[in-house]
Amino acid sequence: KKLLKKLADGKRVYGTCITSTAPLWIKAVRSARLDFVFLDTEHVPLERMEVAALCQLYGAAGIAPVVRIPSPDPIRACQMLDAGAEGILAPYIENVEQVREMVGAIKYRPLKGERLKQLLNNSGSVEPELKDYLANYNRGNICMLNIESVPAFEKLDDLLDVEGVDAVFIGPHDLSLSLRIPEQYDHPKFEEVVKLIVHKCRSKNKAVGIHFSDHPGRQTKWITEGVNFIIYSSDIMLLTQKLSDDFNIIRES
Ligand code: 3PY
Repeated sequence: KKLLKKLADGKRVYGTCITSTAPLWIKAVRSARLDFVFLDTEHVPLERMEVAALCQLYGAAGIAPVVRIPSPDPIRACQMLDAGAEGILAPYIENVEQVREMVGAIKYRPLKGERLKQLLNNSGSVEPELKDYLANYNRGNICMLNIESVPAFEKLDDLLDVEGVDAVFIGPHDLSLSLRIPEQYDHPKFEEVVKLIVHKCRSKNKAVGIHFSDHPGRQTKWITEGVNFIIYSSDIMLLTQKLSDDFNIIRES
């Protein structure tokens, strides 16, 4: 499991969103020399068995599968880790309790839910004598928080300070909606908030990513601010763009 090590070393990692269950898409991912694939079960109708097949395929090729679960549900996170996910992205994160539950599921299996809570002290840490055993069990799994609302932004320090959080993924669409400036990604308010999130994450030694699809320039701009978990576009978005652009040229001839 190399992805977490790269992130812990402050390196950049690159990936795209794969929505297709067809194994041949690995060719495209390989040729782009990507570190990970992002499998989204929040918005894409991928079933559990399909995710498992994709995790096995990409994992065996040394391309880390990172799965977004549909809600911050610890059981779902464990299921995806069992399927072969190397990282879990949890959406709808807005409070410390949710983050503790996610860390519990991602870092400290096989104990979860109530059984895990019994081991946590008031600061959300696992009892020291069990900590090494449990942490070793899942060393290398990535716990990533989707930060995409004003309440999450306002509590960011507390959320990041929960032990075991590795990375943050900024959801630009939902964040812009929450800021009441839908999809205005060049709006000064949007830029100010994203900058603050990026700087805060990097100053606390957490990886941070943001997803854009329309133009690589949006990624490079945020990389200069410190974004190092680069999720660019998706199989379907790239095909859609390229196909329509090329056919526009062909039709004009
Ligand atoms: C958002 O833009 O809100 C996302 O979560 C990206 O997938």
